[in-house]
Amino acid sequence: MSSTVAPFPEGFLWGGATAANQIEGAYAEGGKGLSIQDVMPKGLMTPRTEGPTDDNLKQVAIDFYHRYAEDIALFAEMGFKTFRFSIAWSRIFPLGDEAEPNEEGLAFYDRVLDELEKHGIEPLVTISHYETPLHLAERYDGWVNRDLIGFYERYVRTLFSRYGHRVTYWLTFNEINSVLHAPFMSGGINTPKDQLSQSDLYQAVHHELVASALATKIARELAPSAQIGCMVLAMPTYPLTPDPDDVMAALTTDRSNLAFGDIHVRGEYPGYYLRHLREAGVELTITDEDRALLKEHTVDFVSFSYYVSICETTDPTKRVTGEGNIFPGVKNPTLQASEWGWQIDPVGLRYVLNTFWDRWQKPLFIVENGLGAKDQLVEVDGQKTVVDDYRIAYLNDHLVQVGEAIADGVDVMGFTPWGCIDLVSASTAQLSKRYGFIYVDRDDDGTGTLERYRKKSFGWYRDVIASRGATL
Ligand code: BGP
Repeated sequence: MSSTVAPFPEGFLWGGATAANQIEGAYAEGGKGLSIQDVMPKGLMTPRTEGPTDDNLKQVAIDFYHRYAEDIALFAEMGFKTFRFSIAWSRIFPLGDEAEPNEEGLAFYDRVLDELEKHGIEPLVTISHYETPLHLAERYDGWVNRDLIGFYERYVRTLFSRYGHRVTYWLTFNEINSVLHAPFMSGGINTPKDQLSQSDLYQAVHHELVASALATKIARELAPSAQIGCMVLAMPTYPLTPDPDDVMAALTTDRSNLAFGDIHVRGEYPGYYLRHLREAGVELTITDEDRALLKEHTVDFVSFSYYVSICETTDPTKRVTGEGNIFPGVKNPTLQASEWGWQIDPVGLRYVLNTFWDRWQKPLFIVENGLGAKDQLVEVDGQKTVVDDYRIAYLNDHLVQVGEAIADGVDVMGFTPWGCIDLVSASTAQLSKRYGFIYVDRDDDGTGTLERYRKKSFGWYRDVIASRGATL
């Protein structure tokens, strides 16, 4: 493998990404309340359970809650400059609507930040990553209810007051556009999807957008050096054919995702989005104060996850439903797919970086990308490892395209591949869909020692970081 990409910029934030509910475990320790993830034992496609059940792998996950020091040391060994993790809202406010935070929860993240500081790793914190406190879902119907803005505000004030002096990079909501597709997981909306009106759904999105702007406002007050980013699921949409109707259909689908960046960067709803709402019969309550918040508190940077591209066509027989948390679309006949049907498109990443940069002229941060695969633990030279050449190839190809985008003049802040250590998958709720450079010995039935092992990709990524991409 060799490439012609120039060295990545000095200060490029190389690292890895995770989320609390997928790594921490300790679901009922340290005063933590239940989150919606504690009633999602089988993942995204299966209805929630009444209460927590023992078959939920997230109850222990990979036990990061107790092993964070060991894990962060491994990240440091790879040369990470940054580590993306989320704060579990229900560790800080167990119910979500109480007046005072839970000190034990706050102290846990102090310890995580201490450890990162020790290794010179910059924290990248997601404030809300698919883990709304369950009480807010059950009592208020999640983000459908305007009260959630106030609860989120209290949570955010607590975080900025406590950690604002030591955390620069913050993301307000993970994949904020996904609430339209996964209302319970992404928005804590307890009403079943088939009974949820479009007006309630878009109202929930609106509340999250206002809360996101409010977080930026509070950061300016309490943590002036903080950099606030929105986080969207990026999924470029190509026309399936050159038929102009397909080209227009692709633009329309693309805009259903781009709207979220537009609102965060430009501070107002774009005309095409308002038209879509009108035609869908959606009536939103938007106050003057909401409008002012959106307009005055736009983001410093745009972050996104990138896994797949899709196609669009006006021919309805071509539509397929994606597996997992990837939105439905039309398959691209030119691309291969992962074992879960996620189509692999490295050039799409360069395309996204260029279109986002042309559109917003804001620094861009790739905070998720990677290949979920079934790994085989083997012994090489007396060491347990995984020979994950497929993962190396995937990430190598994507990083080459990031290098191309940088050469195109795009301002790219960093790259944090998803699940840098194996974790519980969001869509399947299993461990066998692995993304990591580090293998965690735990299986889908919950058995395993929880020991960590360096995969082949561990050394590959360490070399990429050390050489600033020269080994790609
Ligand atoms: C993103 C989520 C992550 C992560 C990733 C991979 O949408 O932000 O939480 O889970 O997808 O998805 P999965 O775990 O389903 O493979």
